[in-house]
Amino acid sequence: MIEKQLQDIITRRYHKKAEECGSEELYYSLLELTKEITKERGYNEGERKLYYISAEFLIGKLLSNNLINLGLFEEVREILERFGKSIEEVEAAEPEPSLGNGGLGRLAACFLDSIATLSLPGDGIGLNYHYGLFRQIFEKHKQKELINPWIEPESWLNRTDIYFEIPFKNFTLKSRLYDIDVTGYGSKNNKLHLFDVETVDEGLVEEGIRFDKSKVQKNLTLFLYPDDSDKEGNLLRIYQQYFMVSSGAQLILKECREKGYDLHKLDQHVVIQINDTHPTLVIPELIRLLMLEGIRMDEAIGIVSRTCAYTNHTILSEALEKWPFDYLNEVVPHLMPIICELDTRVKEEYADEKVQIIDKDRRVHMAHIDIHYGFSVNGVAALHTGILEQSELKHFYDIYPEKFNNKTNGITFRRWLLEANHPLADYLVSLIGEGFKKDASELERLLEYRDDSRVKERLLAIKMEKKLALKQYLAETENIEIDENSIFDIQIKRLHEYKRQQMNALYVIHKYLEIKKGRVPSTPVTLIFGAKAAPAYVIAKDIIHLILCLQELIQDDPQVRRHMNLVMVQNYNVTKAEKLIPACDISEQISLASKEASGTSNMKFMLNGAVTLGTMDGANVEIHDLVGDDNIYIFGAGSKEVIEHYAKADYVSKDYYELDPQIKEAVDFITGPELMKIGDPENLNRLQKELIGKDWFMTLLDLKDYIHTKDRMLKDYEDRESWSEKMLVNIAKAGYFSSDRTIAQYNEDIWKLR
Ligand code: B1H
Repeated sequence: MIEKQLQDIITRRYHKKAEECGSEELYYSLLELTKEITKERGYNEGERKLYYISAEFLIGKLLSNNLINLGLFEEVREILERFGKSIEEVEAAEPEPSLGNGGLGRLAACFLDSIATLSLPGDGIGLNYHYGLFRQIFEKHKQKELINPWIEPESWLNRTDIYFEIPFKNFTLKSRLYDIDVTGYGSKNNKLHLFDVETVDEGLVEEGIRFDKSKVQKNLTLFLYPDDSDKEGNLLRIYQQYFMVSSGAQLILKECREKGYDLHKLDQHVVIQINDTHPTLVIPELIRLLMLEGIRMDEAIGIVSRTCAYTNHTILSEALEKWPFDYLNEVVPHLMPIICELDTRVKEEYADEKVQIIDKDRRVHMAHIDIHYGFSVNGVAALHTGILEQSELKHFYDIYPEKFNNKTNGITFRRWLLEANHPLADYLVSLIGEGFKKDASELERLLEYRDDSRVKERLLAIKMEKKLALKQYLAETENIEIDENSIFDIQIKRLHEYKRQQMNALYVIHKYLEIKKGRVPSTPVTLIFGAKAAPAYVIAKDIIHLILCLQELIQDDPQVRRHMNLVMVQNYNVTKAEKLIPACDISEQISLASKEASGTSNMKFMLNGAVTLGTMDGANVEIHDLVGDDNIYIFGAGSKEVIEHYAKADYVSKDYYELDPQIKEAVDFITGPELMKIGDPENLNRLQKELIGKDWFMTLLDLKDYIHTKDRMLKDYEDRESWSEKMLVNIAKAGYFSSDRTIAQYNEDIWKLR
């Protein structure tokens, strides 16, 4: 059936037989076929609908994902094989959408998958960035940013005839809606709505990713997170945010009108989840739109407050948006009377300065709008929510304890197990049946095989298969050679000081020096990094520079390379994550305790049988609770201790540097002759100075314990039997981190759909 449909499409498009087609032709034909079949399934509906508004949706490639969800993957794989092609080859022709940056965006994508899978009516709302986040290449051991075009004439995007007028101070923009169908696993579909300016001009971009930030009509949907280190950049972010939420709010009201809903009862039919503060302006905008419909302000504020819910993803204060009043006034003056009214109401009720919307420096605190004028505030892991309640947002928690709740993040197993790791998924089916695909908690049944050495050997063999696959992939795509018999130790995430890639680099230096002294590890280790740094984040780029210099130093030193290798993959993205994660032995989750709200790669690694090396931070804490001390390696200061250091301002990195010769040696190596020969002294000096003089995220505090714990882990790896038991327990306990569980909880406590 499918085969005939596919051949018909190929004949119409290319007048050829399938066997004669190249990967690209097969990809476009499958794209068309998949879109058709998806349409036939129809869409989830209900009296009440969720809209998930987010600046990012890091959806990844969609062909395999959609085929899996439609239940067609195996069949298509076999058909392609008969045509002499593998599904991997065909998938290589698909560009990865560049609509996100990191965990926050990937979480939104996992959520869309689970919302559809649970048959809940819920759509995503975001922007159709043409160049999205930049594409990263390495030049002279430095990150260079290039545009990342991904939109082709034919793609998963469906252009609609729906558009809205978006009013700004000096002009109006026309916003056109594009939709991507979101398939659920064996369910009906939802949609991801992406808005675009009609007047966007890709030609605006000059060298690299530079462009004229003032030409808003042409640049608004070019890039995700434009550099906000100057005023124009800040204004552009506000333009983007308002464009996104006004388009979204107008779409929501349009759908309500079409269904004949009474807008006075909007909150019965609609719930809006605000993903971090980027979509916060939806609150005043919806109030404004309801008032245009003739609803009094007082009532409109009440309706909107019962409709909106807010998710907080970070306690880093620099990421909590505070827009200068005058900036907002320059972009959206028509919202200011409403924002002022929201502020006045708070000021009348509460004297505490910490909960005001507009502070004494006339900055507008976006999160404060969300908390006062939304009905739910959630953190993304138990520890994170606890910190919000007890310290970061304590003043709000005291006022609204009933609004606060935790929703520990999750990941979709369709992508991170069924798609990324076929051999493991198939083996699990053979052991415990298909049930875990719909109910992830069934993975626990794997524990019955805890003492079965044949099962554990098979898990090791599958790991080796995926390590070989990664080896081949890196050789083909990046010309990188790695040894499958070494331990794969992987840290992949946005580059940020709090995530402490620099601590991992210091470990590499330490190990390098040990090997030079003849103390070699008994099993060789390969350290793999993948990370993009925000273009204006100087120290983050210095850390990349250090890692790339270390890579060259080791590459060119056969004596060291035999025992330790280091590779940093270029342009880390979802596609690469899908190759790296199944091949991993050691999952690096080493953020400074209290700083990583949750983390989600920790969950993906665990599900694929990697063992975590981590601090008691974010969801690591819950992983530890689930697998127990024997199946995770925890090190470093706990969040209480860290928070106390900040409160007392008593952490002095220089003391650690001066009092410990081993730490001093490693830190000084950054500016020693070996690396200075390879790298740029400016970057290396700055980074070394930063570590000694500031080290805001307390790298040196945890370095010793990190080194010891990692060395212990490398030793333990050699007992293959006991290591494979750790792998088994991690896989078995990963069920809790299915985003199906997370979404069921959002629905139960917040959304209340059906
Ligand atoms: C997370 C961000 C983020 N939290 C602002 N906050 C950004 C905020 O460029 N910006 O403006 C970019 C990113 N991202 C992540 O969310 C957390 O760090 C992770 O710990 C968490 O797992 C993830 C999903 O909740």
